[in-house]
Amino acid sequence: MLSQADSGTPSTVDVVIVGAGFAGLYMLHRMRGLGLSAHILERAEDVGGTWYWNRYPGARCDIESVDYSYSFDEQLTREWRWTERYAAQPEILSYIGHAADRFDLRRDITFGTTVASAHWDDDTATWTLTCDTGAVVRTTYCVMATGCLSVAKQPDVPGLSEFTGRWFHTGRWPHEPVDFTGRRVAVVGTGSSGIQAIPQIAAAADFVHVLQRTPNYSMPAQNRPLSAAEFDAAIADFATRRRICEQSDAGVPHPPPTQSTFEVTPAERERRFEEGWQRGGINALSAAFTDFFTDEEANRLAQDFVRRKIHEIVADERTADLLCPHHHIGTKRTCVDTGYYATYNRDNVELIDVRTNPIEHVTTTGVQLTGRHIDADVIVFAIGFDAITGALADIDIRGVDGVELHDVWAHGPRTLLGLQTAGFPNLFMVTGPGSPSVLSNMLVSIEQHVDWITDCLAHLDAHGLERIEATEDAQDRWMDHVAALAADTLYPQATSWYLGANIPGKPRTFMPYVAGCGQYRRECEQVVADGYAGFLLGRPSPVAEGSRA
Ligand code: FAD
Ligand code: N01
Repeated sequence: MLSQADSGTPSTVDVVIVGAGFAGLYMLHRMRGLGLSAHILERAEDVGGTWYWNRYPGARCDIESVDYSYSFDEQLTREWRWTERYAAQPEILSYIGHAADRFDLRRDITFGTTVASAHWDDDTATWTLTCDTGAVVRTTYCVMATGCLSVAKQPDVPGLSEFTGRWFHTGRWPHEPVDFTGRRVAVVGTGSSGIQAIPQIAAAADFVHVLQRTPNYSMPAQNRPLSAAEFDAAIADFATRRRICEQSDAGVPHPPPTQSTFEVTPAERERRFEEGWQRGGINALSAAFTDFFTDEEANRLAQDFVRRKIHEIVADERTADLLCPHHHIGTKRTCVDTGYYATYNRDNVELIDVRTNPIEHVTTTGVQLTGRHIDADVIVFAIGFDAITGALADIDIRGVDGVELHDVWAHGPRTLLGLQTAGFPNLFMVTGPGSPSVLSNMLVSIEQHVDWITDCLAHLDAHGLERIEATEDAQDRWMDHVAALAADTLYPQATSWYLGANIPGKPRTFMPYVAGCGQYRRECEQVVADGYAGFLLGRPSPVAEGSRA
């Protein structure tokens, strides 16, 4: 079914997809393959999602580009050549644009449109989506490909509106380049975004004050150009490489560790950590031993290694001390940098601890801390996102009997497999809470979810069905399972955005599934093998569970 509402936006369509990042674009491609009419609604003016919004200097991926790519089309893999081990934002955005053009996706996307609400009508078994532009679209299936890191956390420092300089959020960076030449810059935040941006800003600016509340562990990227020979070798048997990623924990093609930290001598442990540091990348240390995420003492030995590295790199003892993190390494997203720690050896960079000297307010000319004023022409907020649930919470989503997702998730998100929530039939999430999502190479997780949803819709069609909904029981069991897995690790001990701890008032629940992509994939496959066990399938009202439908 397809009819037009305004220029280009259909008023009725089989599948509405919200979001035109990696997930939404692949979803659209697969829906067309099923012969369904599908349309994307996207807030931005173009495709790209994360890579459309995060244009700050230094932005690049932390999963090797060869793996941080689509795998579904062999020709696409062969015709695109990544130029660096970790591509920078412009190259990733070009890649996404290339994929959109290659599969002629843009003709089914409405840009500049924010979905404000999505309401289910049980009588007609349809979703009605309302947009800020006034567009209203009715659909049988709604796929939220809204992203885990797409809602920038707004700076709430008093006085910001009085500031006479310019300020930016890394996650909403302007399209035109920002010239830092001759500028005094204050950077707030030292997570992955800040750690990537600070070296680049420092190289251009007159002076940079880094306002750090909590230090983070950062691994050297050891980024380098990717030669044609290296690239060709990596994609020679790309299908096999990807199958290895899919069965791994983190969605990357590296062999899993086989030994615990304590099975080797201290000298051998140091050698392996050093080898990882020289190889670089997000799993530089975590890939060394099996107990990295589960044993406090094993984890502390890896922490100590990084703290020693920081002291080796950073000349000023007090600055090095301030840069040393003390939480369990890996329990907040490990950062990956190019020259971050060495940047503090520059004469034009000063690190300020805003935990002991808090930010009080912004003045017309800078930032007032408790004990001192920082003069600034530019303030860069690298303060992160309302992660995982933020984009869904921004939409007024109502399911059966008008129940609001907001209320159902009041104490933390509840899903079955991170794909659906009970009471919200035919509504799917891509990389939703309760799936590996942000703990994995997102491209592997995105493709898996999109493929699962596609197979599910094909199954419904083949059986003359057009309704699917998670059951409360199965959802409760899944949530207990996700929580129990996390409780066996060190993850929940950190005040991380994985837990929602970076957003005041957000319920604290450890949201991702920690047992890895391979295990998760097997769980999803088992559900299908058991006839969609845990889901009610119907025509269009629910009639029975799983294959008994
Ligand atoms: P997004 O790319 O976030 O796309 C979601 C889209 O939905 C956005 O365009 C948004 O505008 C749109 N949207 C949301 N709500 C609405 C609404 N209500 N109405 C209309 N449109 C809406 N992951 C990795 O695995 N490896 C990496 O190296 C990596 N690097 C990253 C670097 C940065 C700077 C950031 C911020 C994240 C990074 N990530 C990385 C995570 C990254 O978010 C994912 O890899 C991936 O890009 C997510 O794709 P997506 O399509 O699921 O979501
Ligand atoms: O955000 P963050 P991010 N006053 O939440 C500080 C992905 N990503 O944008 O820890 C002062 O990690 C906050 O301090 P604290 C990746 O998944 C990947 O950097 O709350 N400071 C912290 O230091 C990543 O994890 C890449 O004490 C305030 C920082 O701001 C995720 O996106 C690159 C503050 C926020 O760190 C988010 O990363 C970029 C306040 N009011 C992003 N509020 C790659 O490398 C917050 N902070 C691939």
